[in-house]
Amino acid sequence: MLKLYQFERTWGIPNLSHFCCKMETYLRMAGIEYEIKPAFPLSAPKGKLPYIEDDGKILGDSGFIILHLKTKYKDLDQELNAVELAHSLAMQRLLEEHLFWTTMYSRWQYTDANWQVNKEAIFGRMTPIIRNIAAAYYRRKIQQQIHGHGIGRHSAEEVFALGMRDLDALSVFLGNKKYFLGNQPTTLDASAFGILVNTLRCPIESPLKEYALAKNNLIEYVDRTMTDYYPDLLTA
Ligand SMILES: N[C@@H](CCC(=O)N[C@@H](CS)C(=O)NCC(=O)O)C(=O)O
Repeated sequence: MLKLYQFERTWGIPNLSHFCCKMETYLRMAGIEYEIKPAFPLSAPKGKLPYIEDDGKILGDSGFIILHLKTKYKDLDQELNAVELAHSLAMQRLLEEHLFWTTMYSRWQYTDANWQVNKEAIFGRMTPIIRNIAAAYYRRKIQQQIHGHGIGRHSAEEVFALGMRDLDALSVFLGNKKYFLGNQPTTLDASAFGILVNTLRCPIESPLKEYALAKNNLIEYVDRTMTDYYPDLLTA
């Protein structure tokens, strides 16, 4: 069976990693069987989670993994036309290459309270000495990535204003549809759910989260997807 390597579950959401959550959501939406293997980025082929092992083949990066799944198992986008595919790609880029970074800023850089919550969730299971060394190493590394991306060079107010514009666009694009491109889930939904659930249903506080929580259609979308695809994670 396909093995999905990702962070341990926490916070009552599928995964604190946006991309691990995207990956698992694609698998569930496509009805592909898998087993979860808890992992850390150090063991990943490209140094980032998620990655998979399928028939002895190891593959990193959610985008490349989904290409593999589309060929071998099921293509969630097979009914989309060329314009819808173009919109799907553009929206995934907005989610994964822009909005994602504003949420990373919230976790790794914005306030000490958020950092403590993030640190506990990722490193809390390690022994105290290893935990502090690993957390300090990764915090520095991720802050360098945030700076390298460019978003980390702005003030907090500017970062969140940028993320809010993404949320506006997503909310308008979704409108009152069930999924982003109609009645059936597509790859864009796996991506959107992964990033949105990590924006508005995780214990990381920021003006961005507050703004997202005022978008009723985004909240309903996230909660509906959670109910439809992760009933096992919902408490009674
Ligand atoms: N483009 C990658 C992004 C994956 C990614 O950013 N993973 C993060 C967790 S959300 C990670 O493992 N970061 C560790 C690091 O950068 O060292 C994908 O689509 O899978």
